[in-house]
Amino acid sequence: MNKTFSKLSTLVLGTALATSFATAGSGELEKIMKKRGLSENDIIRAAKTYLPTGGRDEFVVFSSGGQSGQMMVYSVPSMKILKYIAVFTPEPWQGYGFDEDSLKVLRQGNIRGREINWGDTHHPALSEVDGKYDGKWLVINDKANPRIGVIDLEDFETKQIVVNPVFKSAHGGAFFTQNSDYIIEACQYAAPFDNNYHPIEEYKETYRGGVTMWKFDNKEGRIHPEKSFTLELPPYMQDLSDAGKGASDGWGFTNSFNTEMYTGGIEVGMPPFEAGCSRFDTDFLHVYNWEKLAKLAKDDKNVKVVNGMRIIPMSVAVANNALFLIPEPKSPHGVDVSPDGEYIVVCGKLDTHASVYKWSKIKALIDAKAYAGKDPYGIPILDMKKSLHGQVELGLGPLHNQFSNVKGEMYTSLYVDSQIVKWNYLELKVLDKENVHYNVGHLCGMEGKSADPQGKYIISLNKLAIDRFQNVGPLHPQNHQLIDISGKTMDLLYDMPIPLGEPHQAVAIRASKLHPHVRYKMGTNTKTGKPHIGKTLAGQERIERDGNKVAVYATMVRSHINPERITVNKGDIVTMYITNLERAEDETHGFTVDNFDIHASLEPGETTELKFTADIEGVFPYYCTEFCSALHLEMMGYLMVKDPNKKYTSAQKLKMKSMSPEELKAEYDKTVAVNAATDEVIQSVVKFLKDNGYEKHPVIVDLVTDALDQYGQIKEQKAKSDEAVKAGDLEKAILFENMIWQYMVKTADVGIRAKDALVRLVATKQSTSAQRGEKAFGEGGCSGCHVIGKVSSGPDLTGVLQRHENAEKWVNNFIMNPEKMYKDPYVAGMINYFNLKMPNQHMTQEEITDIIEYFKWVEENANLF
Ligand code: RUQ
Ligand code: CUA
Repeated sequence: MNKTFSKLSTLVLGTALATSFATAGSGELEKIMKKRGLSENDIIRAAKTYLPTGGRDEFVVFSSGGQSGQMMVYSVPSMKILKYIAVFTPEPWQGYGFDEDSLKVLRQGNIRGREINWGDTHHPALSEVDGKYDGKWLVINDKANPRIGVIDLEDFETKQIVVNPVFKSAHGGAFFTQNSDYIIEACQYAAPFDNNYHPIEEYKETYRGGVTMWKFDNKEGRIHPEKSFTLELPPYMQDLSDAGKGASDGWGFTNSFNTEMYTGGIEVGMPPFEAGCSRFDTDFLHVYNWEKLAKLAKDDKNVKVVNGMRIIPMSVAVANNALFLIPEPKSPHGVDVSPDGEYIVVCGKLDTHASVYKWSKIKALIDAKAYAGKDPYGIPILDMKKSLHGQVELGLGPLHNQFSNVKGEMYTSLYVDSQIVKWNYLELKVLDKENVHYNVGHLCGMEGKSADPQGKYIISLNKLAIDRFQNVGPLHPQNHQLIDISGKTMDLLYDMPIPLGEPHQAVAIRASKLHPHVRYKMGTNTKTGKPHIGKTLAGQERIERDGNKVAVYATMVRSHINPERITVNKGDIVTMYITNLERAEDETHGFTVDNFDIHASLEPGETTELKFTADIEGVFPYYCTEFCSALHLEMMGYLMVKDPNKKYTSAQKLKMKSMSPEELKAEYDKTVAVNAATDEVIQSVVKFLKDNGYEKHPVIVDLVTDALDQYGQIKEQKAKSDEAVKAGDLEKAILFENMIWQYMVKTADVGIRAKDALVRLVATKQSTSAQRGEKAFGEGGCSGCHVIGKVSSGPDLTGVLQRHENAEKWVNNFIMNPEKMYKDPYVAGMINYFNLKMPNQHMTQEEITDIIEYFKWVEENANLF
């Protein structure tokens, strides 16, 4: 029997379930549990994670997407995936890497002039103020091609990529310092800083590790490489890092796993790398004063510049008392600083212990210059025992740590044991263990690495999923498992397969701290945040030609692209600037020209540049790729590429019968009449909205604004239609009248949505019984013939409880046994009128009672229907 169950007394559980059965009305829950083989525990876990439609979760998680070079966004506790953020890899849906503006960001990641189109993302980090997340910026490292990507949390888009010009790989990043002044990025596999060949035999002399401190501007959200610097370190293979905070602010911590400086050589008969680099019992935790180093780096005499990067040599750092080493258990992985900055916890992959270092002890040793020795590069070593608060045996393969809101409580992943262990780093004792599936790497707490951890959940980011999911072939999904940590012991709630791997680390933030916007200022280049050079407003659409360069200034708005025909010569270089003129939320248009490998996603207000060479002759449709309205398929145009060296003979034109003037007039009149009728519907909706005070509800105001936006376009079209009538071109006038109808439909579409939403806001609250009644009314088939507020294939039921004496009883009996009442004069009359008999829908008595409650609610709100 598992833990949740034992936690709850049978009595409590019994009562809880009894109540839920009672409200479910008919033992529904019990039936489902039986049918699906669910235990009470399953139901409790489901209830803890289920998010009803339209609901919002408490936390948002940003997870690395590993080798996909992307990031994932999902929310907790429901574990719903919300977005993939393209960072180092092209992503066609978002147009990332397929339009010029995002391509510029992607190409900032070129290394030595060459395109890199993927990344191995490991560690995301959220910007901090006083060690707490401020919800503004997100950064992530690429281990394979040492780079950092910067994402703006106003729109969840990548804005900047910086390349580390001296490292050849980088794992121990990204980590913000407590006020986001710097981002730490540590090297992993040591290599020469320059770009030249150096024989491996000179590993100790010419190969180097290091830590780059990227200068970050938290207002602007950009890294400034020219104000950044790198601390040279021995080739010890630096691994993870963390920035000090609170007590240890101003300092950085980075561990390592090859202080042996072994370089392998299987092919020449040497033992493999893994054997040689884990020979010593201890490796080194690097402790450095980045605040002091940052000041030193400003002076040219303290740095040497390699590939444009300012590098502080180890000797300078040592001479200025800014760099120290402390032995740590062999081949460690994670290093994590406690919320108050006083404890630094190191976990050794090959050691069963976690080592808890105490900052005040380390600081005292540094201040007293009490060194236990020096490493071969002259870096002072502090005594391990004297720096330690203590060690705890956690289990096999401890890797990473997260903190909770309870003082002293922390959580560590055990890779080999496939467990999460909960323990107390102050009292140095283990509190609980939970099995995970399988081989957990990182774990993610809610703001669990900030100065203000929120507790509640831990997510286990497992490396293997093995038997957890439907087999989809040898490459399995990754498994993120949600664990409830609010109780005394942990409880595994949920498995989420992730088809994007391998996610290393994830960071979670309280959702209320995020404030993304839903539209851009009209004509924004979203990658710079500034007005786009190709910004085009309605009426400014044009095609400009300069030699073989063709610039198209285009707009997109439901449901047309302007222009709709573009003719160019083969070999022309075509640049398209497209602006999405929409203001309405979620009205994204996509754009592509068939066969040209370009694609843009244009969010409301966005302008994007697309560029291609029209190097093949032919006719190429272009279209909107996002199903944006009922007329989405019609949102298209033609690119026609002519070969200037070819002679084209024109095709013989078919003789088609055209409409007579009378027929045209009739069609015109009909179109105008349809528009007038549609307008009447719109006006009635407008009246309803006004009568019911829609302006008091911001959500509705937004919808109404969108609707009027569409309606406002009609005037111009009407003028054009009238002009065409005057000029005697009825054919054209009909087309403009059709356009008017399109705008009306779009207006009505949003208007009716607004009306429905308003009804729910202004109507009296439904009792639970009435709610169930409405559901039963829909599911029981009543709504097939009866529409509230309208006569349809059956009578309107608004007022049904007024129509009969003893009406509730009458309605009740009629639903229960309609056949018995077919002879009743009123019923007979209805049967005659509708030519339909009310069928027996075999409702239960409870359902009927609920439906009558629903009718009462309808009656109370009769004016709204
Ligand atoms: S890693 S599973 Cu952070 Cu790249 Cu440890
Ligand atoms: Cu715009 Cu489809």
